Amino acid sequence: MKFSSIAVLAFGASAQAHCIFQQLSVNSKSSGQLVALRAPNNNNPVQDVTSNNMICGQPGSTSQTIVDVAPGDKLGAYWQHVIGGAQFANDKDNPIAHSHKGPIMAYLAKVDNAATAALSASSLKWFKVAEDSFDAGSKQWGVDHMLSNNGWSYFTLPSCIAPGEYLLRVEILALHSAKSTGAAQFYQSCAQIRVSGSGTFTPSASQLVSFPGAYKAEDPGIHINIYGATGQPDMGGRPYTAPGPQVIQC
Ligand SMILES: [Cu+2]
Repeated sequence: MKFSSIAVLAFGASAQAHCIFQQLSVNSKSSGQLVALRAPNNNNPVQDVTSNNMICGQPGSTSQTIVDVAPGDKLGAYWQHVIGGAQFANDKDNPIAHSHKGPIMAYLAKVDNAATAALSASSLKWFKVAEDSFDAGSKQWGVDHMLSNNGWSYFTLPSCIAPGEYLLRVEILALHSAKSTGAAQFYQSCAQIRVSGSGTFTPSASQLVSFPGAYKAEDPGIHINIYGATGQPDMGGRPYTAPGPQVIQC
């Protein structure tokens, strides 16, 4: 009886231990809380890969700001447990519960106006510009790197990205429960950016995907048991391949 009530409490706590991408940084300078972001206003994950919320999360905040970036800039996504930061003092699940292992991925979609572009599967075509997946040597996931960076996940905007406005979709895929179909947890927001410079990259058809559509519930990177024989989230020594297309190369 006692054991089961503790188990229920622990499960209840972990079910809330989610996170939200809520600040963008450019070369380590934050643009500000929710500035230029389309972020969900609660931290519940998306679990239905066919949902429109796979684009930028559940409808939440909007912004008129578009952040100027240049190819080669170091971009950062700041993740916190709830909007504004920790849920309460000494929140050990901030920025995210440590159980929530998985990759972090970044996609771009070219748009005419990043502040007003509609979030639709038919109009937005995404290509993957970065991925921090799983390193079998160190047994570290993208989420582990974000935790060691106090909530920031970083990547470099590829040097060939063509000028113009884009939505930048950054996603955590938490795989702690993913051995059950439909139990992988997707956390994503979008940032509105304007790329300068003279890059000439044009994605090929095979590099472009839609959300929803890019992922299937049974994709091997989504319906997966990440635990090895010792119960650690180490893939049991196997490699891990994140879902979606390959990261573009300049
Ligand atoms: Cu969660």
